[in-house]
Amino acid sequence: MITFRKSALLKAMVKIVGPEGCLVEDADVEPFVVDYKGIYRGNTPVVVRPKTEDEVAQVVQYCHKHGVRVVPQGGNTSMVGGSVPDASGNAIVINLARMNGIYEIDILNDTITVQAGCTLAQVCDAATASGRLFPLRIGSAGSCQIGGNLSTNAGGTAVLKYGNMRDLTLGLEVVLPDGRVWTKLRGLRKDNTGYDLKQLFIGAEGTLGIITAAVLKLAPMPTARSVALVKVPDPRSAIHLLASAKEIAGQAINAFELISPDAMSLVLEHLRLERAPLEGPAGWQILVELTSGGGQQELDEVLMRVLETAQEQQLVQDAILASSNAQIEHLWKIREEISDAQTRAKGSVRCDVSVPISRVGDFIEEASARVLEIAPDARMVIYGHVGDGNVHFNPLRPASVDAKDFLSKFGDAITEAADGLAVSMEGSISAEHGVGVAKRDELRKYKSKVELDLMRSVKRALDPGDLMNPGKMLPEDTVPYPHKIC
Ligand code: FAD
Ligand code: 2HG
Ligand code: ZN
Repeated sequence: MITFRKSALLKAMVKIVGPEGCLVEDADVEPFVVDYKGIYRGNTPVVVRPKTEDEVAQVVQYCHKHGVRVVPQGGNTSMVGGSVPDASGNAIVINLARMNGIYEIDILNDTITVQAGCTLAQVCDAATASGRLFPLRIGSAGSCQIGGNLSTNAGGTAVLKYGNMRDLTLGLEVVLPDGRVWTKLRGLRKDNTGYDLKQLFIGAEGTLGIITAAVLKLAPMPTARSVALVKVPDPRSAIHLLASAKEIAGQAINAFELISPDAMSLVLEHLRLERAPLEGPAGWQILVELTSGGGQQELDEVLMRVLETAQEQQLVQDAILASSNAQIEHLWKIREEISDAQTRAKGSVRCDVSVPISRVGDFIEEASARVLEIAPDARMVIYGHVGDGNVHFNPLRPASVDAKDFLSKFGDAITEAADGLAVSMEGSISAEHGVGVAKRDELRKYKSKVELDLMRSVKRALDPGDLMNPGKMLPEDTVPYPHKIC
């Protein structure tokens, strides 16, 4: 019976997308059923790789008619296991990598219209080639896709100036769970004709439909960029430095990234760098970046003023100002590689929390104290976009302790301590990575019944058959999770 259904499904998929658009062999399917961090493994009868929105619609129509579940997938860089199927083998994966066309760049409207399978790097490059900036900046840019960025409402290191993916989106095209296509590929900044439906699909993690194309905002390309790495006495001082920098540099502040001493030593080991950019004990550090449309020298002077003022206020202990593009890239590489350093080190508890910016210092101090009571030898890998109140609070096993042992012994308690504290400070347990499966059951605890009811109502209205990314985000499903492999 199952064999028959599977063969009918495969036949139908091949008919729609051609044999080259269907992966069925175990070795071919493998990269699409294991998540980026290697934590979740699922099964699927087929990975379907359509080339057009019409093919996506036909595939989804078939699935709707036959009750086949669907996991939409972009670059599979999800940090929360959102992009892989569960262990049942009852869902197909629709991967959008072959839908990577740039439809249009409208310079006068400052927009770019793209297929959802374009990688973020591809869109940034296309914008740059037209003298414009697409300002979403995240470490996975070479692999993650616009559809994934939209579906997770991705953030990253330039949210302070440009906002997250939601703020950068003007129009969408979506294949709905019944296979109909909702097209609103318009580049309008103003349109008050009822519910802003695109907002439903942004951040929906593929649970309400498949995004196939988008109209995104472009920004002027900055002509000057000044970057400094600054040692501060503690995270609280960092937040005072941010406030002072805002007063002096205003809109020029592009990024304001915190790096804890343990995060710095981990990434230096990972990159095999013998020397840290700043001499002496690592201390807490801030990577600050200003950009502007003016001259380089003027911007450097603004950053110098920020640092001098902070020094007078004893908010800064040491600093280096990057003096070349190579130095800027080097400092950013150190920041962006922290995540992969952790993934390779194995045995991190990842808490992607946000709190009001004013409470970042309190959060880090209190959460660290709680974690060190639970696991006294944990390495306190803490970093992130504190300019947005977003802390990657990721305690790591001590080098001598096995990753699995550390996670099974302390994982839940650390998560509860950090997430519970964030929520008690009016914060969120997922600032930018989404819910997926990793955070799904926690929602039950931290969202009100009214909020969960509203979310379920939206899901039921758009996807009554629960076909789209089943088992993800909403805590009411009973579908088995992707099998946890470590
Ligand atoms: P996937 O992982 O494939 O999917 C993510 C979710 O979106 C899944 O639920 C999936 O079902 C859904 N989805 C994907 N495509 C579609 C579509 N076309 N239609 C509907 N649903 C879809 N995130 C940040 O926010 N900020 C960061 O700074 C950041 N840095 C990162 C650094 C590294 C090294 C890595 C590995 C990840 C990082 N991430 C970051 C997380 C991740 O890259 C982002 O969440 C990214 O937006 C996911 O894109 P993706 O194409 O890989 O999506
Ligand atoms: C980053 O800011 C990413 O580097 C990844 O959001 C964070 O790995 C993480 O926890
Ligand atoms: Zn981040």
